[in-house]
Amino acid sequence: VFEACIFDLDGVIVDTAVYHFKAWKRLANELGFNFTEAQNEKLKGISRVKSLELILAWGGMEKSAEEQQILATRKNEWYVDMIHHMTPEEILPGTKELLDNLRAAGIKTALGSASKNATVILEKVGILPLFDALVDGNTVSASKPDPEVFLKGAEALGISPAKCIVFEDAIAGVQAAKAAGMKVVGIGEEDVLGEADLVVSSLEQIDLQTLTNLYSK
Ligand code: B16
Ligand code: MG
Repeated sequence: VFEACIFDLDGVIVDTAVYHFKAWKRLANELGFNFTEAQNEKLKGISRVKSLELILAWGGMEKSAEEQQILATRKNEWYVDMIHHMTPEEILPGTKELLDNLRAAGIKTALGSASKNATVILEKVGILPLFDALVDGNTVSASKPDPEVFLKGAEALGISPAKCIVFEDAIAGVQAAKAAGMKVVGIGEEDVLGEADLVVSSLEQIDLQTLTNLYSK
């Protein structure tokens, strides 16, 4: 059977995309252009620096590497202020139950996120102790769809990649999990995440039996 589950953060465990949106919008507006929710969608799973590059391109603006650093830091300060107010009510439905059930069944859990703020978010929503390993934007050099984040997760848990199941909401993340040789559950729409082994709309639809069936497919 499978021995570990690796979870993406934004879009799977919590919806931090709303806070990213507010902070990026504020930055774009200060720079004199607009930033839409549709554009924000395209930034899911994308690192902070890459997100800024895309936003500047959408706004038709060029900035030096040093200026980009300053802008990314400013956005992050606003974002960090917001996530410091997060509460356990913000955990997406089914997450806590699934993590508890996995632990009770002796299945290891890891986080596999592009965010450099993952630890504080898990702390604020009160589920940090339910993870056996954390791999995030501070540990990883290649972004999804590169499999590095998930391979490092498996390694940190001491479990072979073939025995891991990944939960992801972004197509780049689904591809990263496949490239790591893992089974992957997509959280979202079938037409977007069709490459996943199973697509559901939320972790509420997942129990141990679903995962056992998926793993033996
Ligand atoms: P930070 P995930 C990703 O989280 C977000 O989806 C993405 O929008 C964000 O830019 C990225 O984290 C980096 O976040 O600025 O906090 O380092 O989906 O990989 O958990
Ligand atoms: Mg995500």
